[in-house]
Amino acid sequence: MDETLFYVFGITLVVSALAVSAIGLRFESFPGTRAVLVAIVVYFAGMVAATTTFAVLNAADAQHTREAEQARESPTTTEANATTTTASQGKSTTLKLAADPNAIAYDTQQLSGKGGKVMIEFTNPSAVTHDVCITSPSGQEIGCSQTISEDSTSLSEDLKPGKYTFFCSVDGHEAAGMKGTLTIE
Ligand SMILES: [Cu+2]
Repeated sequence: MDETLFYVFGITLVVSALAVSAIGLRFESFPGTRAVLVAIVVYFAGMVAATTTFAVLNAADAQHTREAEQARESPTTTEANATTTTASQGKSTTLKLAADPNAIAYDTQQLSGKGGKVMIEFTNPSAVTHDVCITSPSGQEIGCSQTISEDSTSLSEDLKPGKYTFFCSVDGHEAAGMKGTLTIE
């Protein structure tokens, strides 16, 4: 709303009041007729109404401006909360895998988890060294754990849904059967 209009109406009202007073003082017969009196009353009522209306609209406008400013600030807060929520809900799956203590084998050939951060906790109780590697659905090697014996380690990867392969990269072990399917849903 244009504040100038508010001031124009206000000033016009004051000037009009002064003018009518001056005329009224100069001419004792003023207001001479009922028609003139009615016209003056209507004129002042209109000016007062217009001034009041602009005052109210200006106040409402200022209120909208404040609300708009608050609205601009609040999305930042919402985003911050959303980030925190996402972080606290961050999908993380921990899978356990162990090597057979007496054979070239894992204790399972099937692992499954949900998309997101997937950690495989790998335990090798055997004196024979083993590790665990992951191959993507398209056949690309994603990563391997440390090669260990009589120890435990872990492998952590961000995985999208799909069928992955896990295997031991120690020579001949995959061929001997140290492999399986990692299903990410
Ligand atoms: Cu192995």
